[in-house]
Amino acid sequence: LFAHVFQPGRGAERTFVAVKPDALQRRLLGDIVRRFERKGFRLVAMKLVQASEDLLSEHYFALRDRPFYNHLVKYMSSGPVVAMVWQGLDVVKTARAMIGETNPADSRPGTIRGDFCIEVGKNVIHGSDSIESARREISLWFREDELICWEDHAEHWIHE
Ligand code: IDP
Repeated sequence: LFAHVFQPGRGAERTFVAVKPDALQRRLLGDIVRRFERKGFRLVAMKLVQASEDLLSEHYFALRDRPFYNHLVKYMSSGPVVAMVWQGLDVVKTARAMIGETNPADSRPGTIRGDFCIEVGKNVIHGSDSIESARREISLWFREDELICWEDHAEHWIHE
């Protein structure tokens, strides 16, 4: 009985995911979005963005001193990315598991990077690494009114 009582906050966690320019060029967008959809997560926001260097320098602020930083910003601004917000129980951690390791060579088959790419410099997708990063990245890439609150008719078939 109590399993069906509405618990505010449960399943309300959100993460930021970006499908990178190589994935768009390689027509992998649909396959990638499909995995999060079929898992049961709820799409809260999505847009095609030509990311500016300013946006990317904020997004990758923590990596500014790494040797690959300039290459990374060039890669991420080499074409459009699809920015998304996904919602659901433990979505930050689960999305990272679905994405795989930073280096595709360390990513197991069945993960997005394990299935779709080979090199760390062309690793097709980004996903927030913590709840705090997710909050920061969502507010960096989206305005509040771009996050859509919609009635999910599958909610009770997905969450207990
Ligand atoms: P993550 O994307 O798995 O969270 P981070 O360490 O935050 O990994 O690195 C951000 C992005 O920087 C990676 O996804 C990848 O595109 C790029 N990157 C990381 N390490 C290297 C590297 O050694 N060479 C080139 N690009 C790298």
